[in-house]
Amino acid sequence: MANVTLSVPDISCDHCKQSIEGALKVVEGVSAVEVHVPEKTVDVNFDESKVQQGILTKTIEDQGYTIGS
Ligand SMILES: [Cu+2]
Repeated sequence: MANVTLSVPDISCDHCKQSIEGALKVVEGVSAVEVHVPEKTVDVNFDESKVQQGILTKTIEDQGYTIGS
């Protein structure tokens, strides 16, 4: 199991939290996701044998957000 914290500077409110968490939770291999609105970060626990980090970032981008550095 892997854990990553992604920076998503566009996160601004609870709607962003719901959108991103909802989209990631249904991705195969993702076991937990939590968006921290004040910090503008997304914590994801995932199974590396089932999903790659690129899929996680693409899922967030598909919701209309840009991944920060
Ligand atoms: Cu928002």
